[in-house]
Amino acid sequence: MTEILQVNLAHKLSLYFVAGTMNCESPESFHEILLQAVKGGITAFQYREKGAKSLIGENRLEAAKRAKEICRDHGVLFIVNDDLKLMKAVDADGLHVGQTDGSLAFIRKETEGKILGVSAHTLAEAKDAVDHGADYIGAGPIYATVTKPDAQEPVGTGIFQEFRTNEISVPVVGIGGISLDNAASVISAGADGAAIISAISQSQDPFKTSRKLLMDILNAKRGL
Ligand code: TZP
Ligand code: MG
Repeated sequence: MTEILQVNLAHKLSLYFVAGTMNCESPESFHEILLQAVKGGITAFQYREKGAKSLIGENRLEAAKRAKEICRDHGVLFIVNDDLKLMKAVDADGLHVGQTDGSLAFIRKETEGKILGVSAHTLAEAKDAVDHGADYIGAGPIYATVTKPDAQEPVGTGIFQEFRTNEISVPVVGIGGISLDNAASVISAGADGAAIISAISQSQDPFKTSRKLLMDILNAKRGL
């Protein structure tokens, strides 16, 4: 990771949109939704092409390349979910992996110079991720979610204080069931950012929703 990114990471993860084509009404609408979200103010994006109806092969690569261009054009961080090859092929800013995506020691070596995010459901998982050099933690699911069928039980917003008081010093973003109704609470509870799939990808107006989410999150960061 470059020094500038290191300094800014907690800020750059404030409003973290996560999506693949299968999270959108149609695969064709994916890039337009991303563009609207970017214009609305998302600060980071994770290309997570995963599960039923997800793209593979050349289609996946092309979709990732276009997504990266949209993000780069607007100064939005571009992270790839769980696909080292794709991360390298599109020269993304980083990679995000879960607990079952392979050896963290290997992944950290392969992502040298890039941002590495790791999902954690417990303090032990977060500590292990940090010990292996994770640059940020995705904690969750915070609330119940219908987007990830194999998601574990919601952990609630208490996890942010638990991490903070137990030496997790890298940025922590919450994920799972976060929307306009609760994004500010996630930040007030101690998260550096909110990672969101459906509240943006399924929104009637991704631009407006992202804009409102960003305002709520920034205000919550300022303690307003
Ligand atoms: N990891 C934990 S919950 C989740 C992921 C990928 C899904 C989040 O989706 P949504 O729609 O924002 O609840
Ligand atoms: Mg994964």
